[in-house]
Amino acid sequence: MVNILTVSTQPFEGQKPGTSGLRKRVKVFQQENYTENFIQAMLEAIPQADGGPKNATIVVGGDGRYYSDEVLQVIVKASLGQGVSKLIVGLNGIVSTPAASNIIRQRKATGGILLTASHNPGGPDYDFGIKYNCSNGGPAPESVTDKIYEISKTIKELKLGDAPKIDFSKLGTQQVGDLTIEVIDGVNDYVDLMKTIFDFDAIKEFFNNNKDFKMLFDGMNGVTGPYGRRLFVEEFGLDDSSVMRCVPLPDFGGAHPDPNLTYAHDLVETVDKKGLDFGAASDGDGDRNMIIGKKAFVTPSDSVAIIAHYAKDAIPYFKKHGVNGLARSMPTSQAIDLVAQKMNVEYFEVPTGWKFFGNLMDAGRCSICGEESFGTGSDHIREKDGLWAVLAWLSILAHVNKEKPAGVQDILQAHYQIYGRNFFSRYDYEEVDGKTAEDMVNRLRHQIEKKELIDKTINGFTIAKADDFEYLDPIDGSVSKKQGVRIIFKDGSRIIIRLSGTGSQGATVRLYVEKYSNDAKEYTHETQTALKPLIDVALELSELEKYTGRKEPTVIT
Ligand code: VG1
Ligand code: CO
Repeated sequence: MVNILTVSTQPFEGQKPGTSGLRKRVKVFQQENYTENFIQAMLEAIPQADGGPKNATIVVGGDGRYYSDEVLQVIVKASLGQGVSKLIVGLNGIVSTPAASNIIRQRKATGGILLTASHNPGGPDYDFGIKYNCSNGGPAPESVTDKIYEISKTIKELKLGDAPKIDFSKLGTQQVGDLTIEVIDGVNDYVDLMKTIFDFDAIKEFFNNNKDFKMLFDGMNGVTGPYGRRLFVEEFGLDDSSVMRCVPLPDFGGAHPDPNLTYAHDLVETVDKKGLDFGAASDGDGDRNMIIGKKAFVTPSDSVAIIAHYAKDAIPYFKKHGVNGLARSMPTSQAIDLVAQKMNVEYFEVPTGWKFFGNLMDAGRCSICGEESFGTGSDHIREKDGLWAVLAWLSILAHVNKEKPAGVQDILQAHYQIYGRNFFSRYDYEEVDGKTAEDMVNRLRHQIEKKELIDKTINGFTIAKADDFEYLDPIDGSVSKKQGVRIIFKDGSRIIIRLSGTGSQGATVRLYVEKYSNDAKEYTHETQTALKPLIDVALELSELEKYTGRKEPTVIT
């Protein structure tokens, strides 16, 4: 028996999960009872439809970042307090986000707790994060995250099991009072799942027949390292030099584990210098991906469109199940819409954040979806999946190369020839003052309400429509408001401005621009040059520099 202790506590402000869980500085989580409060609120908020916390089976994973060890112990104590019956935990608490989604589904668990702040830096002075996933394996919807927040505002008493310190570094099952704790290897199940989706033999054959085709995978010292090594080195038989930074580190080696051209510059440089054919990276918790090739960068918006285009021909999973609908987040370019139109399947535009795809997938109406923020995935699980996207690209390369030699750039150009090109870029202005960022967005909202923007022409772009994006979930009828200011021009170009919901310090302004071209002469144009006139319009309309004092963005993707 384990005693359940009752400890009095006080609510903390701001325990409101954002786009993807609660993310704060480690120092915030280290305050007495801060983490205990949030985890108890999270367990209490487990939907009754999933069975509630009592007798629940909860999968626990994460990217192994700094402070995970301490939080694992809190999860044990809080689980005892709420009568949870089983925890399935990755070795040392490490399981990638997509792998955890899979385990929740395979084991028919009640839900999952993920200890990650994803692509945010880790270490004592940086970020920690906690998020909850439901029984479908997907991020908790707003109804659940709202409930967590409500509970966190009134919490007065903690119920914590008086458990000894649990060792998560050994595989196997242990019993603590009424709670069973099973420590598992997070890699095996995931690799097995990938084998049911992709044709591993075809990929192997492609590598064997093209010995001079060289790839490099960058694990960014995040959770995907062991998964990447297992797939590329052990399964496909590639050389050790085909993977880099594949050891998960609690502080990601001091780097920013975000796969984009700025933060994955080591990979980008190596691919460029050595003239490699294919490069890929994943983020801290393994749900994001970046795909590059020889003199080629695949925007995530193009990537998901291209995967959708080839899916039924190149990937056994879609040969078998078909492609039943496509989806993208609102700021993501409309390239995938064009593929859906050509395939004659439905397509959806949802707010930013993977949680909005889950209902569509559960209803069988979305097979492949993506976000411009380097997130790509399918209904094989309910999270975006970095390595899945890399395997999808390798499958496409293997498929296309059966006909004639083609690299990443050839695949891009062939796609533009069919569909035209959606030039897309995102500008991030990090750690700006929260109040002025709000003021800037509110000014635009006000102009939209007063219909002041319609028919205005700037730099030759005439505004056709402007709104603050609102989403009506077609499955459960829930409405999500104020999801981003959207300005659409007569030629189909778009500007979107929204504030990030994953930052931990100040506000991050995200500015997205998209311009379509079906003039073949433009398909090889450089993105920033092609978008410059539209970016100028965005800066003028938003008065971004006046509000934030920033002349340049922190990151351009
Ligand atoms: C960002 C991205 C969003 C993504 C989210 C979580 O959110 O824009 O597309 O779903 O991060 O990704 P925001 O609110 O900061 O724009 V991850 O890899 O952190 O789970
Ligand atoms: Co992530």
